[in-house]
Amino acid sequence: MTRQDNQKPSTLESIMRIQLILHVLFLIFQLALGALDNRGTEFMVAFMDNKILENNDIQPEIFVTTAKNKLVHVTITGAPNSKLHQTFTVTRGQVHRAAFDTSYRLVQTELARKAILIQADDEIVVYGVNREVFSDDAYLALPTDVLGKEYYTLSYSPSYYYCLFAVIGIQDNTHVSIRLPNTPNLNITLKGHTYQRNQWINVTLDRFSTLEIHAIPDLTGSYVVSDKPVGVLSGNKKAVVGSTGNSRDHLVEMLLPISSWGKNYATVPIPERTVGDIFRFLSSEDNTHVNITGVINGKPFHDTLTIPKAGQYVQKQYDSALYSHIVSDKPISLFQFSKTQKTGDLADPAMIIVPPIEQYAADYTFTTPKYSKGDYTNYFMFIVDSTQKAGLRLDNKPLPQNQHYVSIPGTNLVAGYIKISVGTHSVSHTNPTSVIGAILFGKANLESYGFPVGLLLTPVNTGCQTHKMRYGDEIDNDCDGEIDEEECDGKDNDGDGRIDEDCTCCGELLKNPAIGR
Ligand SMILES: *[C@@H]1O[C@H](CO)[C@@H](O)[C@H](O)[C@H]1NC(C)=O
Ligand SMILES: *[C@@H]1O[C@H](CO)[C@@H](O)[C@H](O)[C@H]1NC(C)=O
Ligand SMILES: *[C@@H]1O[C@H](CO)[C@@H](O)[C@H](O)[C@H]1NC(C)=O
Ligand SMILES: [Ca+2]
Repeated sequence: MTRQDNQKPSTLESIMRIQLILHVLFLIFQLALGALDNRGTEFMVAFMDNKILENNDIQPEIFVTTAKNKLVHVTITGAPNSKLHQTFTVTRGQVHRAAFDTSYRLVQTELARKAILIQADDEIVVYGVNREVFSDDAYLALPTDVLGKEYYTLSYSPSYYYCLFAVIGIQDNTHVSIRLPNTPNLNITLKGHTYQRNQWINVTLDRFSTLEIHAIPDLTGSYVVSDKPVGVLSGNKKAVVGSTGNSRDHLVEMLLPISSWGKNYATVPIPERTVGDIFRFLSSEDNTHVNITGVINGKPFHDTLTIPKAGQYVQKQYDSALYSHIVSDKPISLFQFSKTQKTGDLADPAMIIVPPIEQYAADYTFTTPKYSKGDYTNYFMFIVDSTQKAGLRLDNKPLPQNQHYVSIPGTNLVAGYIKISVGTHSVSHTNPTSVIGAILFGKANLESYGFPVGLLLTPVNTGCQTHKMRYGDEIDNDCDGEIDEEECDGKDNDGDGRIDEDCTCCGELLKNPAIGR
C-alpha cells in the first residue's frame, strides 16, 4: 500500500521532497545490499518427521526459482562427509525441483546433522516441501541473512500424532537454549535426559546441525534463544485440524524471528471452502490486546482478544467468508490453518504464517508444489491497497475483468484470490512502490499446502522503544518500522487502524500547541 496522496500544505512540499530523496537513497542502498526478505543467496533447510503410508516413503524436496533474468548457479550440499552434492541453474520463469534421500527427514526427538545447504551466485527463492502420501505441507524458506536469535514455536493441538519443532544450526558453536512451555505432561527425552514443562534444553549446534523436538502435548510457546542466528521449523507430524472429519496432514512453516513480527495483519479466507478457518494468535509480550475487524458476506464483523502472557496463543475459528484487518498493541505472529477435509470438500490441513502488513513486499516470484497423486488446485490469495488494485499484475498481465475484490472495512485494503496454474508465477505492480500481501494455497483430495509466497524480514521489532510523539521528530514513535508516517490530519494515513500516532507535522499543533502524544 502506498501512502495516500492527501493534499499537502505547500509549506511542507520541500520537507516531503527531502523525505522522498532519502527514501529513494534508502531503497538504492537496500538494493545494493540485497533487501532483507525471503530472497537470498544462502539457505539452510530441513524436513521434519512425517507419516509414511502405503510403504511409500516420498523424498523431501525443495523448489527453487529466481526473479533474475540471468542464469543463476545453485549448489546444494549436505554436512561434511555426506554424499549430497547437486548443482543446477535457474532463471526467471523456470523452476528447479531438487529431491533428497528420505534419510534427511528428522526423526522424533533427535540431535543430528541433517540440514541441507543451498547456495547461489545471485538471489533465489526456495520452498521446502515435506510430502508423504496424504500427508503434505510446504514452507517458504528464509535465507540465512534474515534469520534471528529469538523465536516462539507454534503447533496445532490436539496433536493427533506429534507436535514438532526443529532448530537448524547455521554457524558452528551456536549455543541454543529452549524453554519448554507450561504444558502439562510434557516429557521430552534427549540424550538420556528428560525434560518437563518450563525446563530449559540447552544444546550447542554447529553448521548443518538439526535438533527436532516432538511431543504429544502442545509444544506451542517453546521459546528458542541463541547466541547466533538459527532457523526454526514448526508444526505437526500429521494433525487433524478442527472437527470436520478425521483425515490428517503434515503441518509446517519456517518461523519468523520475533524481531520481524508485526502488529498489523489482513486475512483472506482459505478459498472455496465453507467449513471455516482456524487462526492462532501468538504473542511475544505479556498482556497483548488484539482487535479483529472484518466483513462476512457484506456484514461487518468485530472480535477482540487478549493474550495474557508472552508465548501464549489464543485460538479462534472464523467463517470461511471472513476478510479481516487485525491490529495488536504488541507484536504478534498470526497463523492460519486450513481445516480437515469434510466429505465432498477436497482439501486438508495446512498451516500458514500470515505475513504482517509491515512486511509486505512489492513483487514476488513463486512456484506451485506438486501433489502426491497428480496436481493441486492452486490459489493465489492477495491483499492490496484499494486505490492500487488496477495496477496488480500476475505474470505481467492485469487480473481478469471479473476478478472479485472484497473491501476490508475501516481500511484502504482490498483482498481476493485467484486460481492459478501449476508452475512458476510472478506478481508485481505497475507502481513499484505499491506493496502486496500474498499467500499461496493448494488443495487436493486429503492433502493441502499453504505458505506466504514471500515477504520482507525487516527487523521492525528490535530494540524499538515507543516514544512520546513530537511532530516531525524523525523517530518511529509507535515502533511500526516507519518514521513520521502520519499527517496529523485526523485520518489513518498509513492504514494501520490508528490515527495520527506518528506525525510528520503539524495539523492539530497549529490549532492547539499543547498537544503532544
Ligand atoms: C540454559 O540456558 C538458560 C538460558 O540461557 C539458562 O538460564 C539456564 O541456566 C541454562 N541451564 C543450564 C542447565 O545450563
Ligand atoms: C518420561 O519418559 C521417559 C522415557 O520414555 C520415562 O522413562 C519416564 O518415566 C517419563 N516420565 C514421566 C514423568 O512421565
Ligand atoms: C481495540 O479497539 C478498542 C475499541 O475501539 C480500542 O480502544 C483499542 O485501543 C483497540 N486496540 C488496538 C490494539 O488497536
Ligand atoms: Ca505450510
